[in-house]
Amino acid sequence: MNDQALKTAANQIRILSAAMVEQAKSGHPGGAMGGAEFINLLYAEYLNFDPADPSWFERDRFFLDPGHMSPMLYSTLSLYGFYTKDELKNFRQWGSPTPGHPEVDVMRGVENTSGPLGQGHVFAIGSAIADKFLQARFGDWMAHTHYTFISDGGVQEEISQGAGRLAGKLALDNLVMFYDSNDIQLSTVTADVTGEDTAAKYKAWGWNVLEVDGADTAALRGALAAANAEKSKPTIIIGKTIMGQGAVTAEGSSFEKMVSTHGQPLSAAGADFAATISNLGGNPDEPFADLPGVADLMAGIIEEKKKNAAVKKAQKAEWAAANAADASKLADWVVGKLPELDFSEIEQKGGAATRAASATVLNWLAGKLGNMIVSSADLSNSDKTDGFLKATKAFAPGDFEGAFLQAGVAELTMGAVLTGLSLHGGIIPAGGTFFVFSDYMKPAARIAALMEKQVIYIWTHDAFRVGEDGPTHQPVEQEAQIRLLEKLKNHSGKPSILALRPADAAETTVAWKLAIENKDTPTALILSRQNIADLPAASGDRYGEALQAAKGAYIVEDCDGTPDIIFVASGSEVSTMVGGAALLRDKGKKVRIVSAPSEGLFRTQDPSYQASVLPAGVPKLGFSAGLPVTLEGLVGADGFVFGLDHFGHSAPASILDEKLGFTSKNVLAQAEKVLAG
Ligand SMILES: Cc1ncc(C[n+]2csc(CCOP(=O)(O)OP(=O)(O)O)c2C)c(N)n1
Ligand SMILES: [Mg+2]
Repeated sequence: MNDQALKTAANQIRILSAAMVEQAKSGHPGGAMGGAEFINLLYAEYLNFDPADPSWFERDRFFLDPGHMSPMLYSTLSLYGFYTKDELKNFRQWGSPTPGHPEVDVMRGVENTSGPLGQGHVFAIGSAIADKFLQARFGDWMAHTHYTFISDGGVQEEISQGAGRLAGKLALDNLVMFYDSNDIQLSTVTADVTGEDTAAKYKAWGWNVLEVDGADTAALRGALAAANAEKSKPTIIIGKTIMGQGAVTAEGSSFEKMVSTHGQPLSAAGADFAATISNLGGNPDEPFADLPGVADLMAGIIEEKKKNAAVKKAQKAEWAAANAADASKLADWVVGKLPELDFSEIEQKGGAATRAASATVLNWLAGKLGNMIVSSADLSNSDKTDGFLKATKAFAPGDFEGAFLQAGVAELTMGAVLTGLSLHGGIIPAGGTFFVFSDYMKPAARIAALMEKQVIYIWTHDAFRVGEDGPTHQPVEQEAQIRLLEKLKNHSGKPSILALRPADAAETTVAWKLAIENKDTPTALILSRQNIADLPAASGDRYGEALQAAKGAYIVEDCDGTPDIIFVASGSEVSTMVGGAALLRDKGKKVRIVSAPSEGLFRTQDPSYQASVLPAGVPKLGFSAGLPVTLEGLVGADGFVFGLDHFGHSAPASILDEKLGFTSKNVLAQAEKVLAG
């Protein structure tokens, strides 16, 4: 392509980016202006997509890591018709499709939400893995490239360590990362905080490392060609770019490489906006206008993109005609259509730990769902994701025939990889670790929740009954934290996450059913380390009764007439309360027991159902191995929640039960206190 014309288009991106921020009176122009050369070339010459069909499944993906560079992304996408000039002018305004940091919107070419630095490039790794996994099943005709753009902030974020290790180890040659190395970050120049040899670091992880002048079109083209030719490693292109490239003062002197242009309009940073627009070949009176020649250039590129996509789509059609069964399977996976799944056929062992019950379900799912990928952060034999692993094998360098990702000890990385698998599409991702380490994953869960992606978290060892490992390993406040995300509504008005803490093996089967069927949000499964007695089932069909868990909370055991007291709990505490209820019944009291695996789900039920399970005015007792607040919303003003309001202790679990009061005897004592008023 004509480099002069490309240069003009890159300047167009710079001008639009600077103008958007100036118009909004807030935003980040400097980085966007520096990265313009690369993103322009990538979109013009390398990124395979169909401007007329943005969700084309076999498109190349572009994942932006530094969300603050959104003006660069929106400006680039506007050249391809995804945004109008008015939408650019409404940058950062209420109701606009151009929020301050990008929010996933595939139909407008935005593959991911970004803002918390570091996660975006890991989504690309998840996406690249999804692509390899699908290729291993359907053929390499569908191969596509996963590009990501990272900045100094993302490289410094700890998550890049797990990501770099994993992508290198798995030899993801379909991953190309551009590092916008402009030596400037938010508060300082990068040299003030880092002296690392980034190239050596990525080389050590097994990456193909290329270093180029990030403002030189020909050099960048060469690097992209080399990256695409690399067939055994992921590639990082370290591009030396120029913060605020083209920015000048009123006198015309350079205002490039300034920390001040990171996060404010150029005019506020000390540059002159009008002079900068002129310097870049634009008209300061009409900064949103097209530069000469750009529209023609883009028209040609867009036609070319459509033609290339049509060729690929024809190849797919040919494959589909010759492989009808596979084609129909792939089509189902892409739209998230599940095969017939009769969860009632799963045979659970009585009295199992819910992590073990989860393993039973996972083993069954491995035989039913060809598109499920399960991961663990080096705890597969403890979090019992090995139930799935036993039916498949782990990914190995260049080998994606299996369906299990040993993520290594890197919970946040794993979390973001799971999100990336989901963003790619066609995959049902799940990943496990200890519940206490959900703290290390929560940033990924939050962004997955914001993006409304299906990701399943398997969090085991859910309470102090971890025992001897002590307070570092005993979750107390973690359930309350996850339940806060249940209270937080997503943009579609639903609880942003579904958090289920099943009470026994049968409820665990039901929880998995809900997780697999929930395509709208992430699901967290909070599971016990220790064995739990099966809950009573008056009908004799415990699984049938546990299906009511789909309502978030339900009556496990009732009494005749109005109860004297209602017991409510989730997880293993329900069975503790069953024991306590027997003691209270011996004293002539009428007790109802409610299992509440998810308050968030319960609150979406009809108010009359909610009132039928937990009627106002009846005394209630909650038992929680977590903070009392976990159940206070359900118990309300009519009772009391017995929970932990302190860290746990190292001792055998049975001793902790006694010492901390998680016994039938204490359930009785607490109930009598509530009844005494
Ligand atoms: C997890 C996280 N921490 C902090 C921030 C705030 N922040 C935004 S950009 C930035 C650093 C920017 O440096 P760089 O990535 O090099 O971008 P540039 O200044 O070159 O545009 C920081 C600290 C963030 N967005 N995410
Ligand atoms: Mg920087």
